[in-house]
Amino acid sequence: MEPILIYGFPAGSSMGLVAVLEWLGKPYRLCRVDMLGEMRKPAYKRINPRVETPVLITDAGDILTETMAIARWFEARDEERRISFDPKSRQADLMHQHMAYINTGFTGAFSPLWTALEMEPPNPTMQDALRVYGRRAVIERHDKLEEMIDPSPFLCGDRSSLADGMLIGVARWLDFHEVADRTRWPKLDAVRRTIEADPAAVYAQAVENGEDIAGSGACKGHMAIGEVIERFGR
Ligand SMILES: N[C@@H](CCC(=O)N[C@@H](CS)C(=O)NCC(=O)O)C(=O)O
Repeated sequence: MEPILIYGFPAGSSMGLVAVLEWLGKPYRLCRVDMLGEMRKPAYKRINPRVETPVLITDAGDILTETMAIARWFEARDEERRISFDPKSRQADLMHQHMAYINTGFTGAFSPLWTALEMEPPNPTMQDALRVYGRRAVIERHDKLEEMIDPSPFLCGDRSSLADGMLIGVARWLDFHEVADRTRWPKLDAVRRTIEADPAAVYAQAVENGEDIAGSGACKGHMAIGEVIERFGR
């Protein structure tokens, strides 16, 4: 069977992994989950007890959670080095360095902003404090990432890689939460512009929007979340 990527909407980080699958070029399927709806129903815990996306159902039908673990699964199958580099190369080291940073401090900096946005029942005092703290953290993490990268259309190497895919799924939250103008970080902005214009990312964004557009052909269709839970859930 083809692996199935369960991606979340709205604005899930998993959108970047859809772009990665397009670059990888091997057959895959998608499963769409509403993070504010279906994901919060008890049955979803059979797929991920931590109630998060992304989740990969591997070609053996096993459940794999956590972005870094899913990225490693893709990398191990990237014999043609379309999304990764020779494992012993400097480029591979840097790619993993960027991926780890994006998946930890960079992504985590947005948590207070999401918490403030989704707080139920509302607590305006706490929400204001979270927003102030979150904005400061997001700006600081952007400053650090800007320092880490060279001026280049890609995060590492001379082509897109897993690191770029992971970046675009998350970096757009800067605009969503209206933290700052993206051009404040010119190197980062240049990478984002390159990747956002890439057909794989355009496809991934359209899929997340629920649009029906043609991609590379590697995606063999969607499966409903209910069916995925029934077939593969624990
Ligand atoms: N450690 C996990 C974190 C994944 C994560 O935070 N996913 C978000 C969406 S991007 C999520 O599912 N949040 C739960 C929610 O929105 O309720 C990973 O790296 O995959």
